[in-house]
Amino acid sequence: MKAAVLNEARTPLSIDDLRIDEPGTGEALVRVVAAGVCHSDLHFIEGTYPARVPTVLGHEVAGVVEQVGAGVTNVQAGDRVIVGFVQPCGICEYCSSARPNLCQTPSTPRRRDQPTLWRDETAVTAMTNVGGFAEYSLTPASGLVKVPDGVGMDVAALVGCSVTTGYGAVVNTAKVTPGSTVAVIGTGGVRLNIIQSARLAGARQIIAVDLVEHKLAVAKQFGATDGVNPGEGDAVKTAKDLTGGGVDFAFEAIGLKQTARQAYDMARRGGTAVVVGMVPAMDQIELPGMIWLDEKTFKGSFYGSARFHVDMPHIMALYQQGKLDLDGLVTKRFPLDQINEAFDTLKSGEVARSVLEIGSE
Ligand code: CXF
Ligand code: ZN
Repeated sequence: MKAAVLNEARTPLSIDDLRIDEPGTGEALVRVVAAGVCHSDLHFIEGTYPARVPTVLGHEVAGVVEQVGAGVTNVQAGDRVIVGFVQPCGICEYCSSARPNLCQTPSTPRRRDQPTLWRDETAVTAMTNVGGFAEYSLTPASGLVKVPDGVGMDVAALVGCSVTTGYGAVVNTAKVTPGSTVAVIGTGGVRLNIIQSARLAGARQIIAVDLVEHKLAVAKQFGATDGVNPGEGDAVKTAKDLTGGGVDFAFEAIGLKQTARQAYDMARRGGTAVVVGMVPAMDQIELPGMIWLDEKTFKGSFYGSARFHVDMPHIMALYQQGKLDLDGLVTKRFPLDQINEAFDTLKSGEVARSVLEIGSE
């Protein structure tokens, strides 16, 4: 099969011919139809997060089940599915307490480090057991969520990462309340999902923070009530002025320690700051010692604290009811061969989300 391979950080991906294993116990082989191009993939390409190379990136994926291994009962061949990038085991402490996003227990007998992809005799790893920048993904079936008729594969792919990450950060991690005030620092696809989910949750004021004017305009289409450009003055002060002392909920969706600190500073006394962005692995975030006096909450959010098999169907239903705009997130489409161009476009910051159209249904 054809796949895009990262051979070394800071080098272009190569389009190669790989062999992929048959599905083992608990696994499924999925024919990839659509894969989103996410900033997190870029972190591995640029080396701010380590990757075991050679590797196939791609973790925002939808496709059609081609074949299932022994013991798989939740999906069958022909099902249209989202390929989740966490595959919950279903029985560990986290899974048993409605926090499957934090599960780290393998859900199949295959060892985590056992390769499934091969380029001649060289083993190639698959990012998060998905490796979606390829014609097929061999993945533990517990991460698959069925896609209802009427939801397109490009939209379903985005539910696999950016939509669930943004929606979940608002609804599950922060628990944004009706009438509350929100600030969102970010530029990518996740921030628009934070914004539109905050609107859905009933926030009365949603402040988008971005250096690019036209992105502030797009943010307003998704529900932002105010736009703040940090290039034109102190964004923290402006957010505080706009809300009379700070927001109830501040979200960092870039992945920088400086903006994580800004989110903390934008939160009012008793408020909550949530770090959604991938702050580089070795960075430290500094917070004021007086956190106790202001009773602020500073927390991370991974994969929207999502309960995948509950939240993803809910999200797709909200989309079908017109309450979440997911079509408007897809701004560019590329074939797999043009994946390096898709990453250049991501770096240039001109799109909400590019989707690779890899196969047909
Ligand atoms: C990432 C987190 C690290 C692994 C891949 C996915 N989250 C969202 O893009
Ligand atoms: Zn992602």
